[in-house]
Amino acid sequence: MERYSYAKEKYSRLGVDAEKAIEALSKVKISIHCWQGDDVKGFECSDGELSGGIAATGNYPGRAKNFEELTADIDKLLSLVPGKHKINVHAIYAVTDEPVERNKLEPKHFEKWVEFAKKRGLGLDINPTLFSHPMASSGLTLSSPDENIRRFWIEHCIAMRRVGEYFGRELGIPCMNNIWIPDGLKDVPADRLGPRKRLKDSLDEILAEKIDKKYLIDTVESKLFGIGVESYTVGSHEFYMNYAAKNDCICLLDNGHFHPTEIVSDKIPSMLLFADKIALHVTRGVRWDSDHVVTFDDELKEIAKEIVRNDALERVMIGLDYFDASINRVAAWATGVRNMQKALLYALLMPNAELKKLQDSGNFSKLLYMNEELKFYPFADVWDEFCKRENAPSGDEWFGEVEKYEREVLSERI
Ligand code: RNT
Ligand code: ZN
Repeated sequence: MERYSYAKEKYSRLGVDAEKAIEALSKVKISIHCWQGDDVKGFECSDGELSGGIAATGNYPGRAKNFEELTADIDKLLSLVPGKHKINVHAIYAVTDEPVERNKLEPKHFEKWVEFAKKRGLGLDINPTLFSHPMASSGLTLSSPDENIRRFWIEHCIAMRRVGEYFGRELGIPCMNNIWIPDGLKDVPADRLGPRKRLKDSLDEILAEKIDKKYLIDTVESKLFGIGVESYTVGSHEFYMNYAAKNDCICLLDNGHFHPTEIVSDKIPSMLLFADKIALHVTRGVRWDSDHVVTFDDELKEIAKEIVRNDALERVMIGLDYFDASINRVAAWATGVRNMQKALLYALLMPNAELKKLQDSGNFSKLLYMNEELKFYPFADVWDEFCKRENAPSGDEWFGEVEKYEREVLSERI
């Protein structure tokens, strides 16, 4: 018997419809971060240093150095992943003839991205870039006590919201604008309240302009600590969770931004009870916020389960955020996107209503038994079928494509 028919039949005995799972997965758009392709360097100045407490380590050859190379790599990536997605762009990926200061960026500097996305039927997301810049060298941006610095970054964030609105309007798919700031202190602060008060005032100003949500969705991303700013992070989780609840914007949870024993999967249902939407940066922390490639690990599966079984595929905006410069970057990208989708499929193929009943009736032995048995269900055959229907290569095929691309394109780059 064909493997998919066998799998479908096996799942149907549990009351799970594999066809419905495939259909649901085909509608999910992942926000694919453009910055895996060039180690978060951007186009402002290609030998610029990454700052802000984050680091891309490794020097694998073939890094994209301009818009043409980056979009060629994205095209390759898109041919390796099933489905239609969004590309997540940072301000530093503006395509300009002359250098343009970040507080002076305009929609026209992102025209090429819109053209790229339109041709391929993709959505676009945006992020102001508040790092890798002389005005961020003190480690403080929107919370800076220096009014000049704070003003510069407020203007930058306002400018990028307008770029986001432009993306949403042009593409007919709402654009997510995510504000993450690196602000923090290396050592014990004398004042934890002041910087947070200034951050709050800055955000109020940035978000003051009302922009239609059908074009732009504002999110704010919290963090626990960064390299060199270990003792105090201005934009903590409590700060942003409260800010988002009181001011019409959305919390973004990056699962690399919490204590290693604190898990984002468990936060999702709590947040969903109080917010219309939430956003994620799915990554893999190894000891710290190390932004390793997303693998098919237990926490990824738990995150996917919380989205699927709470019927929140349309309320949780799933984005990826990692940057590995030590391996082939297209392979790193494809691995993470495919794993995110696999985890969602894994969750879609669970008899979620039945499992809830087992919990509510106190049948924890059977619940444990079912959870373990499901791990050996023929989920991979449904995944292969999904890839086939979406004209994407199977697990056996895609890496060969990457090797060919490396031989023919990436290895030619200086
Ligand atoms: C940093 C944040 C942030 C960045 C990107 C490049 O710790 O996770 O989201 O990784 O904006
Ligand atoms: Zn992030």
